[in-house]
Amino acid sequence: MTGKFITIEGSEGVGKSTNIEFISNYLKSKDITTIETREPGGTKTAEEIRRVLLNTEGETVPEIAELLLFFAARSFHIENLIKPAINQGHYVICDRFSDATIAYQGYGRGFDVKDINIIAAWVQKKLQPDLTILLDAPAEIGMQRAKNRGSIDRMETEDISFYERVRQGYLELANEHKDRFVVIDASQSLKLVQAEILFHLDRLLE
Ligand code: Z5A
Repeated sequence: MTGKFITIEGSEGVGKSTNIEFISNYLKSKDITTIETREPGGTKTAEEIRRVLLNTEGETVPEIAELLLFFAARSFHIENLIKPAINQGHYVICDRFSDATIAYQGYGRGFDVKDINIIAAWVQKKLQPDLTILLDAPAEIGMQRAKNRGSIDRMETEDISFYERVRQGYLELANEHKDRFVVIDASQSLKLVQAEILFHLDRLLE
């Protein structure tokens, strides 16, 4: 029995965590076993790397170290959680995956996307999401929602142009990988966002 791998992408505050819970509840109502996880993180060591990546205090994180640490955490996550869960027939719902590295470190920081894809191929081997839901909204909307929610981490201290590049990067990725990406307007009401999510989940389950 083989499970499925669903990833949720988008800038901060667009509603990824909120909708992962919604997706998980829907799949559980269909008697599907789900595992909700996140990047960076998901396993003990990957969560330790997350702390290094998002901490606002201490030693400066060089951009190349940041890029490699996201992939180091991902390797722990894939080998010790994602692949075993899929092989046991579970649905893994993941808050961000390699598309985030292309959007943030590629389009945001300016690393060459070709180089990122080479590292991604080493780390992921053949693993690709079956469905990637991109929650898309103008950067100001997500930033405002994230601010209303509370404290900010190291990755949330960039200026607005950084997040606009990230958004553009995501939209280009969605256009390039139409086989697995769906784009949902996350500036709409949560009710409308979730109606669209259900439509795409039902298609995946067909
Ligand atoms: N990062 C990277 O650079 N490279 C990588 O490879 C990876 C990650 C994997 C991880 O942050 C950071 O790491 C992230 C990218 C970077 N940083 N940045 N910047 P994280 O995992 O801690 O958090 P996040 O990814 O930035 O997401 P978030 O801030 O937790 O937001 P969210 O999960 O998308 O949103 P939410 O918490 O579900 O919703 C935010 C609020 O909006 C909340 O009060 C909701 O009730 C509300 N909401 C949600 N939807 C709606 C709608 N439709 N209408 C109105 N209000 C809504």
